[in-house]
Amino acid sequence: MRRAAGSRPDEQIIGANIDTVFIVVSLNEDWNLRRIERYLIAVQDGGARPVLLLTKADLCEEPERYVREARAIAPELPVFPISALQDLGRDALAPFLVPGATVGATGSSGVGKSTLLNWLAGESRQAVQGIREDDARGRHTTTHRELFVLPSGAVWLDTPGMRELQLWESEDGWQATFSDIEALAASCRFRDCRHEAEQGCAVREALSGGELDPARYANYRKTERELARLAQKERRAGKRVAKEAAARGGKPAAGGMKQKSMRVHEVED
Ligand SMILES: Nc1nc2c(ncn2[C@@H]2O[C@H](COP(=O)(O)OP(=O)(O)OP(=O)(O)O)[C@@H](O)[C@H]2O)c(=O)[nH]1
Ligand SMILES: [Mg+2]
Ligand SMILES: [Zn+2]
Repeated sequence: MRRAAGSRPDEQIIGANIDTVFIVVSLNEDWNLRRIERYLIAVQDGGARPVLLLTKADLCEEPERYVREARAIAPELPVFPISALQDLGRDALAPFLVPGATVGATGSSGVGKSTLLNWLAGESRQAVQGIREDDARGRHTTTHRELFVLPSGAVWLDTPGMRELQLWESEDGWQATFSDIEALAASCRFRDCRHEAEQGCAVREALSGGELDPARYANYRKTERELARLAQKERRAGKRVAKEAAARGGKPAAGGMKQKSMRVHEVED
């Protein structure tokens, strides 16, 4: 069984002194606004300026529809449909790639982060890989973070496709993963049982009777705490985004802010 759902994400600085982080989402994968929100939170949390790139526009009938949807959740977020294949969107990226700027690309495996680098560099700097035809998921072609200098003079950080968002996305699915514990909890005497010192706690009973593995239960509690923490963060970031947008009268953020870092959560696979 996959342990990622229960392992504890360690915060890690993936790129120091990043000005702009391109959140890369491809237009041929499952469109998921919540995933974009979460990337947005991670980037803003680290203090970098987020820019959303919708890649593989050549594979999409109506890229503008997705641009509109993304703008609706984050009015101040710059959003650009691009296609490395059709050389579409290069001009939109130029203002972010000025000499001395440090930028990074983040997003799921297979969305085209390394392809983007090669396209902007005008030559093959990083290996890219085909996607599986069945599910459009990437294969984690890039395995380590690496810096490249672009012809424009900007420094580009290429990163491996992130796995941590699989944990975040499993928010709805995690209870299914621990359905045995959920079932036990349902038969605790008290509805709001914390499974600590309550009378008639079915979970404690199962633990002491050996029917429930303590390690599995510890995983369950860790995941529960982590998701609660992320939900809180999401609420805080949501408020901040709304406040900032209101302060600017809904106008895009002024460019040129010097940013610090991008913090992400990584879990073991
Ligand atoms: N049609 C089309 N395919 C693209 C485009 N950009 C990238 N691809 C394809 O998407 C696949 C994955 O691209 P990569 O650049 O390796 O993706 P990645 O995000 O770097 O993936 P990881 O390194 O695994 O995180 C490759 O087969 C690319 O050829 C595009 O604009 N149009
Ligand atoms: Mg790559
Ligand atoms: Zn209980």
